[in-house]
Amino acid sequence: MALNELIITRAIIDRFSQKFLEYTEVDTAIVGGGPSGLVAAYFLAKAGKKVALFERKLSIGGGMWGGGMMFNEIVVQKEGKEILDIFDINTREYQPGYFTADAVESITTICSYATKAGAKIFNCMSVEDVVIRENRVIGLVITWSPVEMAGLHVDPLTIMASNVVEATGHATELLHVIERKADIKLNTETGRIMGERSMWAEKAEKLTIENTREICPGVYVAGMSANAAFGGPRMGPIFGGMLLSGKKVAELIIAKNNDKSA
Ligand code: 48H
Repeated sequence: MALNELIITRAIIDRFSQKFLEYTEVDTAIVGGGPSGLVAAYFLAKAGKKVALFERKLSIGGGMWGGGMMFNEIVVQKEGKEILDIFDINTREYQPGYFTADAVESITTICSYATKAGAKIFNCMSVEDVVIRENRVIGLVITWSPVEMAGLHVDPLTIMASNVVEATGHATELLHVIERKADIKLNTETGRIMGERSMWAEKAEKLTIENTREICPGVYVAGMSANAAFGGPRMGPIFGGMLLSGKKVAELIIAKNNDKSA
């Protein structure tokens, strides 16, 4: 059979358009495809939720690809290893309580599980704003990352979401937009973003999980952004907190939605 370029082109445009249209309205929109966002996507999709994840870069994985200082191994504690076990990712004990995993195997496998569970990942798309009604975030304003990078004056599009997960990492980009543009008080001590503190792995890993919560109506913080929002320290290249935070945020959203339908 001779291959036809026109059919190839039409197949891509057709299929992508269908997928994109279908995901203009979702249960949960996740901003950021690092470890916390991807783990959240998996658990939400597995629970039957309609999930779209938007990632600015061409590749998913955020800060996990590079392990620590580009040595592409990650460290997890026992609780973190239990999450890697769910994804059938190989781990090796280094010293009691410290496990290592290959960073590339970890991120590709989590992504594979998330997409096979039904989460749709839209890469090369940046979230630049939110839609707010009655003090609640109800949608995201998105654009192509290359448009953003080239500084082109192109108006964005909008997708609607019952829940939004802010998983943009250290930068807490989405929260900064909310803080700057909306009169919404955040659920932090100061009502504003408190900012990330210096390295303290032990404390940071615990706080990441504690700080994973709804920070303003409709928006949940997960991963590094949860710590930055609530003034927690950074933890360096130990990733258990990120994985556990992704799982926790999914559980919070599932529990809240079940409450509503009860
Ligand atoms: C679309 C966006 C936008 C946007 C950003 O940084 P990440 O890996 O995030 P986490 O929180 O899942 O994991 C953090 C971890 O990687 C880390 O940095 C650790 C543990 N550091 C410890 C330390 O001490 O340094 O991923 C966030 C993703 C990235 O891929 C961004 O490209 C993406 O979010 N992103 N995507 N629209 N506006 N902003």
